[in-house]
Amino acid sequence: MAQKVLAPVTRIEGHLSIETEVDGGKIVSARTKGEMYRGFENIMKGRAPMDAARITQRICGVCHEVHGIAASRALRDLYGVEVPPNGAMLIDLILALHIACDHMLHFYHLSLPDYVDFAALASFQGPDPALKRVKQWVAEKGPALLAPKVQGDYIAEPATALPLLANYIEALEMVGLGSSALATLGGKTPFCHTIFPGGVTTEITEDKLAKISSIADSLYSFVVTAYIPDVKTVCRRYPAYFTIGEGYHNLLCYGGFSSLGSPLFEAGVIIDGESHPFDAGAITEDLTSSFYKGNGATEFRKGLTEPEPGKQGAYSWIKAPRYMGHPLETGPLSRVYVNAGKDDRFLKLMEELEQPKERAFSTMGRHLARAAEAAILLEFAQQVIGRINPDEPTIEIVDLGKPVSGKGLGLSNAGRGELLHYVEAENGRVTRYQCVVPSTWNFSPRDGAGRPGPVERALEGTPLEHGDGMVEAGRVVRSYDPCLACSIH
Ligand code: NFE
Ligand code: MG
Repeated sequence: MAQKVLAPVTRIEGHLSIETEVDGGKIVSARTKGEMYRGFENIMKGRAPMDAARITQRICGVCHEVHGIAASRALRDLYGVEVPPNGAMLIDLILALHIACDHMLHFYHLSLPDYVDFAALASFQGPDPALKRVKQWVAEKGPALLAPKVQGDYIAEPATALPLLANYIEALEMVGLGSSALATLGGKTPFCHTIFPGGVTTEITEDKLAKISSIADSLYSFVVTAYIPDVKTVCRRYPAYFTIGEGYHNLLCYGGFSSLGSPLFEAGVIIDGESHPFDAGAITEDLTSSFYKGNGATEFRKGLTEPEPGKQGAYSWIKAPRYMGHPLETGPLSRVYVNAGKDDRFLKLMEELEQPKERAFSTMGRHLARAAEAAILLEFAQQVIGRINPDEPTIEIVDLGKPVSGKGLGLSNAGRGELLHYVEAENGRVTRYQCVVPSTWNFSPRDGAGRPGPVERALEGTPLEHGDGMVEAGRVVRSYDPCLACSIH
């Protein structure tokens, strides 16, 4: 059996390597390795609780709003504060706009290079000014800039590749536009500084709402006319990826976006295809294969975070979250699949592509679910904008300097799945801080029972047909939108 190490697999944010065993041209076993330590949970010890909202937000520059929001939710629980309706709506609006833009960034800028040979640009003769500019720029810098970096079966014919490249450029504009809405709501972006445990300090005016609504319209129109059709183009071109990257049929959704009354996403868990109600108390983290002191599984509230580099039997700095002992996948697929009874547009897209529902658990299923979720979130954003009342308060003020003691749990959502922050404090100082992060679930290593993490499992069976297999393995891994900076935090 041949051993292969594929690294780095992430295009941004951290150091993920994949160690595989290959037999008969297929991966038979894989290990996902988070290769660095950061220690945000330990950094928080002894600090004022409010620091969590600002410090943990810096865990990641890609999902740059989500940790601040999850931390604020944990602090809200710790301080026992009620957020006024406007505040809850503004936080949901920030999160919805951020996640929708994060999905575009993931598909166009982090995933398309796995499928499209952008060197097709050399043959471009048309009038599109953006493509002309890029062609000129590439001519000056050298054509190697656009050539695929690993061997693979890319879309190379200009008739298909060039429209995708044009939308890659347009998506940069869209993410920028989304950022300007986030800056309006958050004071700046990345890392908005208007969110507090009691709500949002942003002054809301009709002008601002009109501007944000117009941006949400532009983003929605791009999702419907470009993003979803482009994902379908890639799906039709690579139908085998509806069976590659299957993984467990286990999904985790905390629910969320509840500021309008009933939640946009209901909470739910699927294990081996069976639905279960969600209970945070069933979450553990297993340290058997992770470079931290301790072994086996512990309830997440009691998690240990003391590093032990070189620990016997360990191979990753990522911990292994489990739910009732099971490895669960989390992400847009988990949210839209668990909620397919409320909004079936993801399943409709599967039908349009003539794919049975079970193939949702696949590389292409994840891309399609992400695009469907972008549309769902932007429709929700418009509903929220219509309900915010500029004459009502956006925040309940709480004395953040008081010597608070207690515990706080923040369940939240991020682009890559479900996010949990947990804080314990005594006399106004943090005594314990725990984050259980989407990419920690997805990229977890083996647990004490020897069960592979979700991505490790999804890689099993992947046929490696080009070069060193980086293109095929990379497609499976990137369907989860990996962020190693988050996963190890
Ligand atoms: Ni750094 Fe993050 C998101 C969080 S990933 S990207 O989305 O939380 O696990
Ligand atoms: Mg953690």
